[in-house]
Amino acid sequence: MTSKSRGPAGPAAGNATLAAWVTQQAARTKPDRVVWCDGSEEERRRLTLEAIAAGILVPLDRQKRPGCTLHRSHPNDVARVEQLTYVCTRSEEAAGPVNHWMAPSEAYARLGRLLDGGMTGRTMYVVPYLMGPPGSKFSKVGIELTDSVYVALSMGVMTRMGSVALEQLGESPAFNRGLHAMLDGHPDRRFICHFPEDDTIWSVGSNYGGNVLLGKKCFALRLGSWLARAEGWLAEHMLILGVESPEGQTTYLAAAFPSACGKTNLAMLVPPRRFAGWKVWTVGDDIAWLRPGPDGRLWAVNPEAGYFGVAPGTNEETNPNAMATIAHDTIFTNVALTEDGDVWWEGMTPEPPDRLLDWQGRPWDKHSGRTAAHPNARFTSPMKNNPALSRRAGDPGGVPISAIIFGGRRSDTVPLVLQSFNWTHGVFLGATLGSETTAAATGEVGVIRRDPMAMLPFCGYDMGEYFGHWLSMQRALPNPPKIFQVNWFRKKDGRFLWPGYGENMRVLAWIIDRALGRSGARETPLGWVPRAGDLDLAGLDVSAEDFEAAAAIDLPAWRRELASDGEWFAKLSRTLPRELALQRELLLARLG
Ligand code: SAT
Ligand code: MN
Repeated sequence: MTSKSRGPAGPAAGNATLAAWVTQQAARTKPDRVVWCDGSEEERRRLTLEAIAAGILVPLDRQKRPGCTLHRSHPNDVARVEQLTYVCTRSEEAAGPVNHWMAPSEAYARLGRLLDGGMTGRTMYVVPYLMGPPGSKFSKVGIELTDSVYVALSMGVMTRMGSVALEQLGESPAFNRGLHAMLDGHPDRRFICHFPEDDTIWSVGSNYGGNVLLGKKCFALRLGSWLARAEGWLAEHMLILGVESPEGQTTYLAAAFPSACGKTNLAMLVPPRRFAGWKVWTVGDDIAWLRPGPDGRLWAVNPEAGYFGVAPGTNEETNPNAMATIAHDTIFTNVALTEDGDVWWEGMTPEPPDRLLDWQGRPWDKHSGRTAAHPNARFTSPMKNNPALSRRAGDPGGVPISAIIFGGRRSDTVPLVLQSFNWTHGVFLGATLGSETTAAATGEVGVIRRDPMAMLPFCGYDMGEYFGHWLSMQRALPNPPKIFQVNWFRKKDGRFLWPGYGENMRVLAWIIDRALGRSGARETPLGWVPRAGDLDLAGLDVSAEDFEAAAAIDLPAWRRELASDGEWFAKLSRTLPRELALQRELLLARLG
């Protein structure tokens, strides 16, 4: 094993723990070279050229997509794999009944055998990264060792990567230890293992985003939620946005939705004409780290620095800010390639180009009978490209959150918007969130499952205890955000009742009015809903009948829903907080 000039310890010489750990992992995986990433522009250019030369990235047309490349992942490696994702705690109970669990000794041994010499003939990139703004008390440092140049480049987009992270770390031993090796990519040798008791993540056998960009779901959510419980904060699968009124007052909201349910679109929303003078600013599109502030409010930062967004369906109508964001300096994954070196995906334009190479590089036209882009095709773009980026996206103090929104993809039952009666009821709404599965994870699409707080695949410990932690946060928040539930996806006769996208601004406006105590509401047995006239529907192309159906509270459907909540809670019975079981009974009693 050789390294670029300095030995595997590289620039970590000042941090003995880091130097020793990198040396040890290099001895385990035996790469030919160890390269420390500094996060510089020069490095990004050099690694991109190396990846192009190796056929790992395809350069796109320099005029049409300056600074952009395309990556095609292996067809068996295109989404998160929940069944191969493990929480490895000493006791199985700590991981809880809905996580996959493996004993740490077994996981270290099994993966250790695969990692022994697993980087032979390859380069190990040492990727130091910072989750959160530099100098912020919210922020945490991770080091990812990876033999994928695609991962090193993507981490440079998604996080504050390189020297900035080493500077923040200094001599501290407190960094997340991430190790990623692609191995031969065979699904039989694919495991994503989290060791929260050791602040360690080992990921092998994949090269797909959510499995391998370890700062994202693995560190910021699974280990993040573990740290957050211990330290009294929340690590959540939430976008953060600011809504600025024509008077210049900005209100910040955080919203949890399962993967591929429109978080990026909502975070970049462009208000409809009716809301001239209003502006939505993006703070984050996927993850929020939230802490009680000295003022008793809940404050949030986006720990990431880029977007790993779903490409299909993104276009100038649905998300013009995303289209501007991905116009340059973006890595596309599993999209189609046009003849003139640009990208395409389903929904980008009404008609596909005549001829394409599909996401697997095969010739495609509209008679091919398959999609040109993979349904979970992604773009990886720096947040600084976003024309709607909030001035406070990098504020070390975060932004104060006035409302929390929980949303799922539900074709029935759940109304357009509902406000909880109080914090406990709001936690109940989050804890019972249901959603139809999407292409973001392998498995059947369109099946309803409970996805509490949109964290089912991402909570690093027992779900009942997680709910207990949420409930306990109220004591630290004399001035808590108001909690809402929304559903943009209700259907009648197979068609969506609500247009979504920019029109969601109408719902956000009501949520803000309620959060700031400016608007009334109607009480139902299930929560507060807008009164007739509370939602501004002027200029909206939706019939009164459809709007009513989208907003309706269907009591028989809710009785079924609460019965299914009962089954869900039974699964968590060992640690389910009594308050939530009682909430359910109270709602059932109200329904009569
Ligand atoms: O693939 S990721 O997990 O990063 C995206 C998502 O599923 O939310
Ligand atoms: Mn996500």
